[in-house]
Amino acid sequence: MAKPPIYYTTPIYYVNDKPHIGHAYTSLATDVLARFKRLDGHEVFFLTGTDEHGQKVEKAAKDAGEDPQAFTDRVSQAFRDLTVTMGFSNDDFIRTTEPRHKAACVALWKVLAERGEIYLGDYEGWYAVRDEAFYGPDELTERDGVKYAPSGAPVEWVREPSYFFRLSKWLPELLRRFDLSDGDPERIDIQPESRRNEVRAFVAQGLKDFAGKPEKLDLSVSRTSFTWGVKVPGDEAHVMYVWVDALTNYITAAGYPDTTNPRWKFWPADVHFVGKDIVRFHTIYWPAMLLAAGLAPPKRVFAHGWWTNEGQKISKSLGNVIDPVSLVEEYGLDPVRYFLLREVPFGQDGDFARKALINRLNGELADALGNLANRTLSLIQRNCEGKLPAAAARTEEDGELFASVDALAETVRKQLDQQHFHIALETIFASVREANGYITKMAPWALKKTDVVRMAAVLRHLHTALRTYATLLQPFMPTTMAALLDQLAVPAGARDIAALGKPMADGVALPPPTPLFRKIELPA
Ligand code: ME8
Repeated sequence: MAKPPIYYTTPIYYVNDKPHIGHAYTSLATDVLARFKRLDGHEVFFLTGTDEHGQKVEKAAKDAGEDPQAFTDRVSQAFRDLTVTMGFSNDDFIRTTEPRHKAACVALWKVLAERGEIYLGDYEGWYAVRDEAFYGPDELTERDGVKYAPSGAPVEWVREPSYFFRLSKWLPELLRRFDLSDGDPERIDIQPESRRNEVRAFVAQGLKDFAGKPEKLDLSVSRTSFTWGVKVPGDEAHVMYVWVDALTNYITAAGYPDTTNPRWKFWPADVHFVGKDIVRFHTIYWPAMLLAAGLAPPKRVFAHGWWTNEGQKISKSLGNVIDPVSLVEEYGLDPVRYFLLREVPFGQDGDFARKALINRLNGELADALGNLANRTLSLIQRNCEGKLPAAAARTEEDGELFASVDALAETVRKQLDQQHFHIALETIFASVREANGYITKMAPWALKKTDVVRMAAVLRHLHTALRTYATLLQPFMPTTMAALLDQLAVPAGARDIAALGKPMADGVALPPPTPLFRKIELPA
């Protein structure tokens, strides 16, 4: 039976500045899952892109002395370059200044307006340009006469005519969907659980606070005080609120409003990957807009945590922004990809410490996995004429190793279905450690003198274990694992997960092994 198509998205990134570690991180997690699902036989659509409208980008262009379109053309290129530097396998890269996107925004707006979900009014309240978000007075703090949002962004008073979206009307339906059980097709699943509870409580509290005046919960969805945005159809003095424009990207790329587009089969998205700061937009505004337009909401929104740099909050003013490009130059792409997903449970905050990266690179990648491969493959070169030893029956001791190896694909699949990247890596590397224990205990180098038949069997078992690790680690470390699969002589057509069930042909020639990872000295 054909496996269902899968749609994963990253946030689309503001082009007010160059890419940093946070951008690389969200997209990396999405990339790993997309690659895994392709290896597992699914048709996957993986979308990323740039968010190019709004006051924040308009201001950045002005500060740079550039026309906004020229500015966004230039900065968005840096984000496209990042997808290459980081080895991302995205199927599309959307820019909100593209005609296809403006058309989708206009179409969605018209549907909402026709259905009576949008009305004209006046907006009065606090707005933070840095967050492109509205805040209630009770959320603010004041320092030296300036008011600040909880994010630390300064707010300004905005008063202008505005269209409103009837958000209030959809909130009870959102709560219902948040509470549906796992597997219910109508469920909107917010992960991790702590975020779900937060969003749920926020919506429930709002409904309680404004029970008499639900329209207070409606969302201002247009602005008249600047022009860098998608014009509201029929009322060109207004541009759409940048979040309405931005969120729509997820359906633009799936072909909206042309639901006969072959890509429409991917909607609704299986997972929107986002940072914890933009959960509300994705779990409240976006699903409500979709439901109001008669479209299906996303199945899951997964919010990851934030990185600090050597224990410090990352900020431009502190000058400690981590540049993913220089990181990759310094440590190599695959170790960086591995570290980011191994170090911190996905969903929690974490600290980027170079020492921790070097320790994992040296200990887990070079010593545990690299040495296991090198020892096994060198022994096959030297003692088996460089040919894959014949498949052999398993002894009880072999069975202990294979208890973990045979179950690995299924275990990792389940873990990745929950976006538990660090647990998946932990599980694979626990098995790698077992295989290291196995090779030490079996000592095939000694068996050479006492029992060459058993020596060959042990090496074949190790080859099978290595093939399993390399196959399952491909999504995390595509280049290095391709090199390992080459060294293991696994044919190009037999590198997917289903192929793990089919043993390799006996006697295949293996190329001489070369080290997979370069160790790095810890700075004093
Ligand atoms: O929010 N650690 O774009 P953006 C981890 N355009 N992640 C971090 C981080 C850190 N220190 N700093 C930022 C936007 N991020 C909107 C999205 S989607 C329809 C529109 C993450 O460029 C942050 O959590 O400001 C967010 O997910 C992402 O970087 C993009 O932020």
